Amino acid sequence: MLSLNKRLYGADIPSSEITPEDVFAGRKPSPREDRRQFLARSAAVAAAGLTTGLLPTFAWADTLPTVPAASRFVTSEQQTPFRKATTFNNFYEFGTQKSEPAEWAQSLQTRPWPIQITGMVKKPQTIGVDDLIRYRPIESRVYRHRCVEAWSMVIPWDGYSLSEFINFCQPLPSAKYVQFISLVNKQEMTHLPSGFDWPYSEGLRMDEAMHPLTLLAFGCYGQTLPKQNGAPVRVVLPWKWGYKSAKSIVQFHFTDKQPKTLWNEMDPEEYGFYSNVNPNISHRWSQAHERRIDASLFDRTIPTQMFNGYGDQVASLYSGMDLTKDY
Ligand SMILES: Nc1nc2c(c(=O)[nH]1)N[C@H]1C(S)=C(S)[C@@H](COP(=O)(O)O)O[C@H]1N2
Ligand SMILES: [Mo]
Repeated sequence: MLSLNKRLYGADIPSSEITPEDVFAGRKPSPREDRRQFLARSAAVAAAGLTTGLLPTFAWADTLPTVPAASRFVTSEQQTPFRKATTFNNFYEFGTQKSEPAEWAQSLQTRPWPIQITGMVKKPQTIGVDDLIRYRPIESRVYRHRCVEAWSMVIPWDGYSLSEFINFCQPLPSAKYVQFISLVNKQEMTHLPSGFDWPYSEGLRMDEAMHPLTLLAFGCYGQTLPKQNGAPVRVVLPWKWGYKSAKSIVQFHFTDKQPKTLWNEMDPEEYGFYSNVNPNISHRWSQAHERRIDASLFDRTIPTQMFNGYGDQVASLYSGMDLTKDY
């Protein structure tokens, strides 16, 4: 664990081992090129004893335009320490124990990272993640994160509204939903557990996806996303159970039908499509309270709020729906 932390937090990585971020110019590499790059990068990773790619990366403000976030996107609650948020993770592709992704996700290769835009859009296309990152200025938003397992965190994310990207995608009027599909790759996911219908997928109704609170995140704590947190790009839906916030996305698919989501398909009774945080609907355990990871012992257990406290911003999306049935 000690050496892992050293690697993670980088104190003694010589700069010669730090590879600059690949610049992927937004074109889809040919399968051969892709494979060649993959092999080259794999060799580099092996040679560096897995330190390459663990880099504590650049601070956004040094390299990219940033803008301040609106105050409704920032909570002043005590933030979860970086160390906790990056060593206590759910990223099942890299192990189902909380401590595993911090170690096993380091084999994830985040460049090149082509992203497919498919389905009901004016023009299906593939773009590179660096083009996406540079598309709009980066904001730092501080959101509560409530996992269905009844723990919560407060995390500063770096990104911009998903609506900006969706406008870029030009969905057709017939598109009613967007599906997020995460990477699945057995070469990099050497601990990929069986019994799950990979790839991980999630989805939103289009009005939820276009809501200004819905974030497309490339970083957290002012730096590029650590791999275990879903590098190089994920979504963040602070009013929904944490599993809606899909990590390491490789495809955005626009459709007129409610898309498949991994957890909903696994157990539709327990994990509804909407999955809004709701203290009144129990799972196999009560959802009335949550444990704020790393808060002081005295205020660790706090009441869970409807929509995770974002009701004033999002409740109107669900007017007319019976949330006890359509959960
Ligand atoms: N691809 C993928 N995305 C995922 C998950 C996962 O296992 N795979 N876990 C989800 C769950 S249950 C939670 S609580 C959050 C955790 O995000 P964090 O580790 O950055 O806190 O990611 C979500 N996104
Ligand atoms: Mo979760």
